[in-house]
Amino acid sequence: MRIDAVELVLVELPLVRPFRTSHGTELTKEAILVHLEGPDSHGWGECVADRAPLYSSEFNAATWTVLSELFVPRLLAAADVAASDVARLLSPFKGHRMAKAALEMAVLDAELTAAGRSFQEYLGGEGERVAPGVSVGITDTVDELVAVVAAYRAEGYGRVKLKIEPGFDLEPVRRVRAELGDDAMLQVDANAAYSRADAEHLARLDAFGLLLVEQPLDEEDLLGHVELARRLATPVCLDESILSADSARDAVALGACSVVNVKAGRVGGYLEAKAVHDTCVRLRVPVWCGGMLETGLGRAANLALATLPGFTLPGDISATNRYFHEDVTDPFVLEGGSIAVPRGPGLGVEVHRDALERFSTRRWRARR
Ligand code: OSB
Ligand code: MG
Repeated sequence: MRIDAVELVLVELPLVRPFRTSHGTELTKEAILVHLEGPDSHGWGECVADRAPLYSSEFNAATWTVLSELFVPRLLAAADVAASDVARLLSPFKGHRMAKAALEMAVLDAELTAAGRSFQEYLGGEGERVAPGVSVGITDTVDELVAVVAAYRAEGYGRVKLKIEPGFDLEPVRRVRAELGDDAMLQVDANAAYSRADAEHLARLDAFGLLLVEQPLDEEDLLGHVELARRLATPVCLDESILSADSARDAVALGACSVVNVKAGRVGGYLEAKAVHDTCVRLRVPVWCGGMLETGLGRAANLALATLPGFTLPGDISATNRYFHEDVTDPFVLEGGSIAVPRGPGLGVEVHRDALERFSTRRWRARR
């Protein structure tokens, strides 16, 4: 399609409760949304970068610059752009995968909307509903954590993920396991908060029958994960370390992980996310769809992605009310333990212009 105009909108949405990880506490979700206009279609993309470079090196102020000064002009200069061209067009630029992913997502939404096809159909997913998990932040007390988990459980979440960090790990996990019972799906995410010297301590998590431990060590410490995976009975899953289908292949070949968290933004887009999935299916490694507290736009795309056959574990794709009182799209609702996958053309969701207006804090627009 020909791209006539691109708009960037920085939004800030209040979270229903603070989200604390080993990196710190978020009170609001800040995201760059990309709106792209063509002659007979338009599309939305969402960038999963945060305010600060804590989860990864990307962060919104830098992403805004790289999008507005380099990536968007490059796309506007191309005569005709298909979603499958975006990665190649932007490949001279190193890194900035989240920014690239947001543009590719917007092109894909526009292209599929014009063709009357859904994200799910395009990606090759099947099924009308997804049974999600919930990612639970670190709390001030373990009693509070147990209460929060029990409430999510009562709402119908079939899998719980606890954020852990040194000083908030064995005891919270022990108490939540006791609350949920032995059969409940429970996993933990350290967001790289531990070091190789913590192997013996982390091995004590084996007592709790966890589905997996996610990203215990630094994102660059693949060999550390290999050693840890040998030591633990609990499967090691990588999030931050996996930047592409090739890096997933290599991490698995090394024995650094036996499960992979797929986040489209982290790997440069939904096309590469599908490639990560395909690689893992070939290697018989289970995958699940990670989350970055996305607005309804990213959530719509993640729901479609999570219906691919290799996504055999529940993802971090909770209902809208777990994150926001109000979103830029209609809310996604948990009913009977699952969420409906959008079926309409493109992402299958509408952006509410009034909500967008109220949540936006910065805008930029360019025409071809
Ligand atoms: O590590 O999976 C992570 C949120 C922001 C950044 C990193 C992570 C997360 C989550 C939340 O765990 C997942 C979600 O519900 O969106
Ligand atoms: Mg994670």
